[in-house]
Amino acid sequence: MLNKTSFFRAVTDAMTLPKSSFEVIFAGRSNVGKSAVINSLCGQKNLARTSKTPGRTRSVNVYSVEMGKWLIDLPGYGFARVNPMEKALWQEMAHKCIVIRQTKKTVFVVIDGFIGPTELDFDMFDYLKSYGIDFKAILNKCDKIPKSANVKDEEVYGEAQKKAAFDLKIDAEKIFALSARKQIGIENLRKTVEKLLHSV
Ligand SMILES: Nc1nc2c(ncn2[C@@H]2O[C@H](COP(=O)(O)OP(=O)(O)OP(=O)(O)O)[C@@H](O)[C@H]2O)c(=O)[nH]1
Ligand SMILES: [Mg+2]
Repeated sequence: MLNKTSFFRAVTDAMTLPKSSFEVIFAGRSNVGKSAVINSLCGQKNLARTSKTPGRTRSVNVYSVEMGKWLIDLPGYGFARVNPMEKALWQEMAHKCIVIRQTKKTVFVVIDGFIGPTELDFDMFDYLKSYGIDFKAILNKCDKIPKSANVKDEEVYGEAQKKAAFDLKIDAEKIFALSARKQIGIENLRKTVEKLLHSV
C-alpha cells in the first residue's frame, strides 16, 4: 500500500488542507532524516526531498497513501540558523498541523539514533503528551552507531531502542530503531504505519 504513495500538497497553513481520515505525521529536529524515512517507508527514492543541508523541508508536505490517508513531512525544529521569527512561524505551522487541526493522527518523532534524544526532543514529547496526541518515536541513522565486526545490527539497534525507552520513559514497542539509508528496521515500521492507516 505504501509503495503507491504520491505527493499531494505542500502548504504553510495546515488549516487549508481538506479533510483526511488518518494522518501519520513525521516531526523531529532538522536533518534527522524525516524525509529519508518517508522515502524508505514508501520504497521510493525521490518522493520527499532530502538534503545534507538542515532546514530542507520548509512547508507541511502531504503525501497521499490512499484517498484521505496521509503521511505528513513537517519542517524540522531546532535548526540553529533560523531566526526567532522563523522559529515562531515553525511553531505555528506545526501547532496547527498537530494540535489545532482535529484529525485522527499519530505523530512519529524522528530522533538521531546516534546522538540520542536532545532537550528539544524531550520538549516535543512533553508537548505531545500535554495535548494527548498519540505518538511513537523513530531512532534513525542507527547505522552510525559504532560497532565491532562480530556484533549483529539487530543487537546494536535493539540496545539503542532499549536505551531510548529508558531515557524517554516510553514503552520500547513505541520506538523504532532503524536506518533509512541502509534500509534496516524499515519493515517493522512499515507494518505499524500500514496498521494505523488500516485502522480507519
Ligand atoms: N547515515 C545516515 N544518514 C541518513 C539516514 N537518513 C537520512 N540520512 C541523511 O541525513 C541528511 C538529512 O536527511 P533528510 O531526510 O533531508 O532530513 P530531514 O529530517 O527531512 O531534514 P529537514 O527537512 O531539514 O528537517 C541527508 O544527508 C540524508 O542522506 C540514515 O539512516 N543514515
Ligand atoms: Mg525534510
